[in-house]
Amino acid sequence: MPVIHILNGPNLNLLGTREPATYGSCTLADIEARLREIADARGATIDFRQSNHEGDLVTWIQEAGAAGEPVILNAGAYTHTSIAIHDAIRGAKAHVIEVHLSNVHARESFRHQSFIAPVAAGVILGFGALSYELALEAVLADAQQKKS
Ligand code: CA2
Repeated sequence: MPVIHILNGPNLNLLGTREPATYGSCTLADIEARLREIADARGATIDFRQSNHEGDLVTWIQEAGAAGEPVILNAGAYTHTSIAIHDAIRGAKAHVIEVHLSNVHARESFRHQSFIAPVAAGVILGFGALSYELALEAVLADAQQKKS
C-alpha cells in the first residue's frame, strides 16, 4: 500500500482555536490522530503535513505525484486562488482528493470557485473532520481495488 499524503494549507494550524461554528472544535492534531488510527487499523501509512506557504504545497504535491502516491488535499484559501497548485497537480499527474471541512458553496461567493477541483479525482466537503475520514476511505478503497 503506498504512503497516503494528507496535505493542509494556510491557517489550518488554527483549527479548534477559533470559528468553531464554521470549522468545528477539532484541532488539526485531533484530525491527524483519528486518521492515523484508521490508517493503522488498515495497514496503511500516512504522511500528514501543514504549511502556510503555497510553495511547500506545490513541492509536496510534485513529490507525491513523482512517487505515484495519493494525496488528500485541503489547500485552505489557496483552493480559491492558486493556479500554481492546479499546475502542480496537473504537471505531476498527482492523484488528489480535495477536501474541505466547511461547505464552501454555502459560504461567500469567493469560496465557490476551486482551482483544485478540475484536476482532482474527487471532492469531499462540508462534513467537518469527517470529510478527511471519507477521503481516506475513498483512497483506501481505491488502493484495495487496484490490488485485486
Ligand atoms: O472548509 C475548509 O476546509 C476550508 O478549506 C478552510 C479554509 C478556507 O479558507 C476555505 O475556504 C475552506 C480556512 C482554513 C482555516 O482557517 C481558520 C481560521 C481561523 C480559525 C480557524 C481556522
